[in-house]
Amino acid sequence: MPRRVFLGLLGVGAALVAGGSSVEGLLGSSVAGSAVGLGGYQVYTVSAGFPTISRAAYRLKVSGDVDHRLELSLEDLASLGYSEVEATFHCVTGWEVRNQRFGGVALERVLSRAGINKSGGFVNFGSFDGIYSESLSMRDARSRGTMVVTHLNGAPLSVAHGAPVRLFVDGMFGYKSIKWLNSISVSQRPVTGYWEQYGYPADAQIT
Ligand SMILES: Nc1nc2c(c(=O)[nH]1)N[C@H]1C(S)=C(S)[C@@H](COP(=O)(O)O)O[C@H]1N2
Ligand SMILES: [Mo]
Repeated sequence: MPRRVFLGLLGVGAALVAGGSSVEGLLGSSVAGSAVGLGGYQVYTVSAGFPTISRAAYRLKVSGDVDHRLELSLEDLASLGYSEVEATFHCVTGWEVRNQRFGGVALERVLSRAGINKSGGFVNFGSFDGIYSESLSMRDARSRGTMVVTHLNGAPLSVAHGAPVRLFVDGMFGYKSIKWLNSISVSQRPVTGYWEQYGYPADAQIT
């Protein structure tokens, strides 16, 4: 799609979000939210447009209370092993997309490469959009369905969905699945996630 058309659609999406339910009203009213339909997804960004980085320059930093700090290129990530989780993607505003295959490396493998084998504390996440953040308990971070995602349904992630790397947290609402992921930090304290600042629960478990 030509870039100009795409940006035009983003404007329409933001208007649609703003006109929705009360939770969607929250999404739409808080600064620069935007959305556009894409294969059943609403695509969100809280920054101006979608951030991009070349595949060659990309690094995922792993730091904080770890034995080994890491700076992983996309090749390094792939060398940790590729697996897929098949799941439904649920946004707390009510939409969902079924039968999605999230491919990449289990976060647990990245953490164990950094020397983390404990069960306490928190794992905090940052995005190269410069704004979004998220956090998981160590237990949720190490659960089988928590993935450092490079592929969606067998294809490399698109920029809109967070290229080159996003998180996917199976069993939790989509706001935990931070896009354009570039930092992971292990800590005794959770950071307050972007949407948690506006009242979303830190525990995003879908019940
Ligand atoms: N960096 C970043 N990650 C994000 C968001 C965002 O605005 N920025 N929105 C979150 C929300 S609320 C949802 S539902 C999903 C939407 O994923 P999608 O944009 O790929 O559809 O991304 C999550 N991760
Ligand atoms: Mo969401």
